[in-house]
Amino acid sequence: MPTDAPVLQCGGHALDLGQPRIMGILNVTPDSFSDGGQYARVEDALTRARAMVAEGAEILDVGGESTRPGAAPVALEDERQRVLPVIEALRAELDVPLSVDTMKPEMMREAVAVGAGMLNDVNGFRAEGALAVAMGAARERGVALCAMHMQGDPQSMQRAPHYDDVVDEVRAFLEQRVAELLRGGVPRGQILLDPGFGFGKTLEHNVALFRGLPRLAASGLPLLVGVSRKSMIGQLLDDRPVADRDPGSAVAALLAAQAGARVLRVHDVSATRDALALYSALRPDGGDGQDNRGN
Ligand code: 7PJ
Repeated sequence: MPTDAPVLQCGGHALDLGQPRIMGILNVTPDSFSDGGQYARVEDALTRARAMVAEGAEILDVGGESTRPGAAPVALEDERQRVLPVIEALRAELDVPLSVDTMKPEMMREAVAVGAGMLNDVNGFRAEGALAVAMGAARERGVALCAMHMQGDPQSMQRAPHYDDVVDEVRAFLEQRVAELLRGGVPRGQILLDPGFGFGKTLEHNVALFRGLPRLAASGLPLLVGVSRKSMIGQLLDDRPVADRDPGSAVAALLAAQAGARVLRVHDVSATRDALALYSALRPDGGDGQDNRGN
């Protein structure tokens, strides 16, 4: 049981990471919502967001740029039109921190201006200008930054990923990103790190990395883990189709929490909440730092 339970500052919100928290995924890519125009799209997103918060999501991650392997890049203007109205509407109604899942510095800037409290970059703030925008937003507006590891880019990353030691290499990358952020004046309490499951990794790499989570967590910085509905879940369950991966995803989220992850990025919030609640109630130390065995 860690004694130094971190608190994550995200814009105006403070999230106590003493117990694992759920980040609900809100995709606003065209395939994920109705085609009834912008108003309908924002309404759909609000409905989904309200449901996730009611089910126990404590952060929402809004993404308008598909990063599925092989996905084509999305133009800034399209991403802007999908994401910004949704963040504004959520901001006005819901009292949870809002994260924006983007690799583009201009999107980061504009999302923060309309109320995003976290920048989540699968590219680890490596695009030209991204680090400067992210660090500025962190220093000036107190937003949190989540830096993820990816080998290659979304177009090509699954072609031939290679590592000598995936855990060591991912850890070295994340440590280098943290060092850079700290050097740029970002407070420690605003940084999350993510090993990036499925991003330039084979099944074997993903499994090795998952098994290495306790080693990564030992670095001391809070980990965010996203495996929800990913191909590794399907592959480990006899090629289970995406629509049937939620139970497996909840179990994997639980295992990640057990291995030290502080934030779980998921689609099925209620199943994950139940898994985490049972973990907290039934773990040997009672989840409160007390060893209750024998009581
Ligand atoms: C992740 C993400 C992830 C973080 C996506 C998908 C692909 N952001 N954005 N971590 N994955 N931080 O959800 O399947 O694993 S998009």
